[in-house]
Amino acid sequence: MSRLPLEKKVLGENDRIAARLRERFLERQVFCLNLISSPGAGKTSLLERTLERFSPNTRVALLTGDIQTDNDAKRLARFGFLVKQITTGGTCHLDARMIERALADWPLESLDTLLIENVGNLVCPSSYDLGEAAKVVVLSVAEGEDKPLKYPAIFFKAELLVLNKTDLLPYVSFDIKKARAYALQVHPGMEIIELSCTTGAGLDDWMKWLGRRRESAKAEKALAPGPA
Ligand SMILES: Nc1nc2c(ncn2[C@@H]2O[C@H](COP(=O)(O)OP(=O)(O)OP(=O)(O)O)[C@@H](O)[C@H]2O)c(=O)[nH]1
Ligand SMILES: [Mg+2]
Repeated sequence: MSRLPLEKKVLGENDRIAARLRERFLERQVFCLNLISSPGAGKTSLLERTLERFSPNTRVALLTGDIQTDNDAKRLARFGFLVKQITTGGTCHLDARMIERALADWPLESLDTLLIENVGNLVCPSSYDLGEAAKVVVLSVAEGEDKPLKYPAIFFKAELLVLNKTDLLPYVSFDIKKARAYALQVHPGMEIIELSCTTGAGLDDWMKWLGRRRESAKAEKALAPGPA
């Protein structure tokens, strides 16, 4: 089989499983986010800062993907919420089947929110739907402001751009105005939050976005047509 039909088949199968997951998330009122960035942009750091702001009775669970190690799961488990590492063993993205398997022994009805940290990669994860309500792309100011133009797929598909590591702006030549303009060129109307996981600047905006987006996901469920 040539490469194109095989790729189509793999993505078609992934879409079917993702649709099944999305239906389950909607049914059980689980708000699911898929965090994507290049390696080291700060996905785990953003999740750490988020979890420390949640009250202990928040019904949140996390799946974190990496090619090797369970380092990120260990970092996130310190906050006392359900955490599972998905180690792909070489695959450069999470796919819907991995998510389905990881959720098999978790009672979805006991959750409100599922946060997925994808494998560090700005390209492949953008092709794989995981059944999430929204994708969030994290770009750090150490990576260059042209990334939205060079890797447009993920900036087009993500609802929110988190510009992280703003504390480093005095030390790197990153034109934040250009970064914003490039992101908006690829994805007109895209929401953008500037923050620093190190200083905490901008984290309130992120937490407000999270709360707002969760509420709008609930409203989508309320508007969804019921069984005939
Ligand atoms: N200066 C600064 N460093 C940060 C910030 N956020 C994260 N870092 C550092 O950046 C490095 C990578 O952060 P991680 O949170 O592990 O990044 P990641 O995206 O989860 O990385 P992968 O899972 O490997 O893709 C760590 O050393 C963090 O301490 C920030 O806002 N400012
Ligand atoms: Mg990480």
